Parts: sequence; C-alpha cells; structure tokens
Amino acid sequence: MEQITRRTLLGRLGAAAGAGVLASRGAAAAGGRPRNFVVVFCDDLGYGDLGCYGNGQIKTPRLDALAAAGVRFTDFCSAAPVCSPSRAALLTGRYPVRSGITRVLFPQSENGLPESERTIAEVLKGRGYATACIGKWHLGHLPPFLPMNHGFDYYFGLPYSNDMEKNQRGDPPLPLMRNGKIVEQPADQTALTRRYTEEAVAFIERSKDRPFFLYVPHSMPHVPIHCGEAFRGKSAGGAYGDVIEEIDWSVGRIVDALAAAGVAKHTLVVFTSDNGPWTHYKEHGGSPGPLRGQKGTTFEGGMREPGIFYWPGRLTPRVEPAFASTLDLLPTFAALAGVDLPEGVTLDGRDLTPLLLEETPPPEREFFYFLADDLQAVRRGDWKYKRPFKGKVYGEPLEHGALLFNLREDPGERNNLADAHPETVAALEARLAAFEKTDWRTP
Ligand SMILES: [Ca+2]
Repeated sequence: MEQITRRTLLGRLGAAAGAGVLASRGAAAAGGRPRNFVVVFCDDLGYGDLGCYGNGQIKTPRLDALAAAGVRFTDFCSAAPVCSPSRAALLTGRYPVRSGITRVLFPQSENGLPESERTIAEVLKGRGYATACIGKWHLGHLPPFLPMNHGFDYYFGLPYSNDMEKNQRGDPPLPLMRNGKIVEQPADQTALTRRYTEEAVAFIERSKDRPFFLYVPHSMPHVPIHCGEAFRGKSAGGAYGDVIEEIDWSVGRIVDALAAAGVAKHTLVVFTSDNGPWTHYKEHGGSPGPLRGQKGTTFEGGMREPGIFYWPGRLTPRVEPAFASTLDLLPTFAALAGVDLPEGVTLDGRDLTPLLLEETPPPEREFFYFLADDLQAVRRGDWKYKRPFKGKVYGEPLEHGALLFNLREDPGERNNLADAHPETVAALEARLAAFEKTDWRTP
C-alpha cells in the first residue's frame, strides 16, 4: 500500500485545487459550456480599410457592428510584416524566429512550419475541439506541413498566396485544396471569398454540438484582388473596396451562422489581418490610414491591424487602447478553454482574458518588430524605438537613422524624438541587443 506522506498529500491537494481552477476558468460563464473560437484573418488588409477604423468610402457595416458591440483595439499588431511568418506567429503564439518561418514561402519551398511547433488547433484538440482551417495556409504546401498535420481536422483553401502562379518562376497553376487533395486548378479566384464563407458556415453547422476552433485566413485582399459578381463595381472604394465589402458580407454570414446554430453566446470571434497593406499596388492595395509605412516594413503601417473581438454578452463594448497582438491568441484561447499551455515552450504572447473580460489593464510589456531574421524595433509602453535602416522595400529605397516615437501621441511615426530622449534610445537599444543574445530557436 502506498504510504501517504504529508508532502504527497499536500501535493495532491494542490494538484486538485489547480485542476479546479483550470476547470472553473474553462467552464465559467456560458453555463459551463466550452467556448468556441473563430479567427477571421485577412491577407494584406490595412489599418485604414474598414469603416470602424476611419475609412469613409469602403462600407463595412457588419464589421462596424461587431466593433460597436465588442472590443475594438487601436493598437493591435501582427507579429510580422509579411504573410508566412505572421501566420506562424498567430498559430504558435511565438515570434517567427522561434519556428524558423521568417520569410515568405513559395511554391518551390520545401520547408514549412516544423512538426515540433504546437498550434492553437493542437492545443485545443487536447480538449476535444473540432478544428478547421478554411482559407490560405501558407505554412508549407508539402504534405508534412499542411493543416491536417498541424491539428486541423478539416482544410479547404489555397496552400499559399493567390499571386503565386508566375510562369517565369515555374509555378504550377494555382491549386485549391480540400484536405490533402487538389480539387480545382487553377482556382477560380472570383469565387474564393464566397466559397470560404460557405465552407465556414457548413463547418459551424456540423460542429455546433462540440466545442470548435474555426480559422478563416482569407486569400483577399492580397493582389491580384478578386470578388464575386454580386460585389463587382459596387463600392465607392473602387475594385479594392468591392473586395473588402465582400469580406464584410462574409463576416456577417459567419456571425449569422453562429446565431442560427445557437452558439453565438459561447463563441469569441476575432477579426484581424496578417500584415499591413501593399500600397506599392496603388489602387489595388489598401490603406494604412494615419499610419506610416506598408507591408514589408516595421513601421506601424506594416504591422498594426484592425483588431476586433466580438463575444455577445461577455465583452463590454469599447475602444481598447491597450497594446495586444496576434501572439496573444494562443494563450488567451487556452485560458478560456481551460487547457494547459504547451509545456517546455517559450511563448511570446499574453493571456488577454483579464483585459477582455475584466478590463484589467495589462502589465507593461515589450513587443519586438522583426523583418525576416532582422530585429528592427521594439515597443515598450508608448515608446517605439526603431534601429537605423538602409535598404529597399519592394524596389523602393528606404533609409533612416535611429527613430524614437511616442505612439500614443504620434501613431503616425512622424515626430522623431531620438535626439530629445537619448537615454530612452539607449535603454531600448539595450533591450534589442539583450533579446538578440537569447537563443530564439530553442523551444
Ligand atoms: Ca499578407
């Protein structure tokens, strides 16, 4: 018979208490029912592309309504200014340098998100979640790297960007996939947003009796922009506006499906984008609004995104100025689902539930801005320090010295305070140097 010492007894009591905390955290509110999560993740959407973020031409009534009834973040960042690393960061809660997905993948790429990474889908599957990825994957198109091998039960969409069908590079016609098989090639891009939406609605209908995680990474509004017939030529915002207005329709359909399935009150919906607008494409690209820079840069315009959290009856409607990021989704969903965080893994995100549910101001944090493996900037509180840079962004030369901005007073990064606050520059440069000395690639 096992001898129970005081220490083992205390240990067991502690474990039981811990399990109780987890269970109550996971099952509180919502009558003990597990929470569902829906993430709508646009591609190259700008900070200034939605009505609720100040766009006067593009009409986004459904997104505006979610923002008005939920939490609309003003300072919400993706963790990379280009596609693949941003997706790796969202799904793992880790800076892309940790998984090694620091650059955009192409149809010729033989790599992908490493099997060792733990995605949101894998974390939630531990508690019996149904999981689907419906849209653009872009974390490796070869079989070992597809969504089915990263915790998703179901996958429908493009394996990479919708512009990756260049003859001169030897790309194949654009493949549309269901699970591991190509179902259409080349994909009809005018139908993508509609088909993703129909697939998402069907997933909600068939999963409504289980907890679920639905990840909808739209292919749009990445160039070449396309929309369905019903939206063509309709927007005051031109062809780009047509595309955004179809995405707004899509979000509305998904939210309506949640309501029709009777699960809206148990579902947190998050809407954001992978990186800022590709203004290089002029009227076919989006708008960073008042922000500086574009996709491919670590100015705010490259990484700050619309960030809308909608959960009827659970979130106090407000405009939220606290900083948050796509890195935070994994720890936040884990907390709400009552599942443990992956063990032995360095996570860079924070659990947002105290902020979302109780409006508890988050402790000051640092956020690092990378372009590929190059650590370029850091934000701490309202200060952002950006290292000197000389190079090209999509063929255009870009050069600047050390930059220091107070993002609260100057979100457009126009007023360089580096000379006025050399001590802040030195302190933040020291933080970058210290972070660079850590071993990013350890788990
Ligand atoms: Ca993108």
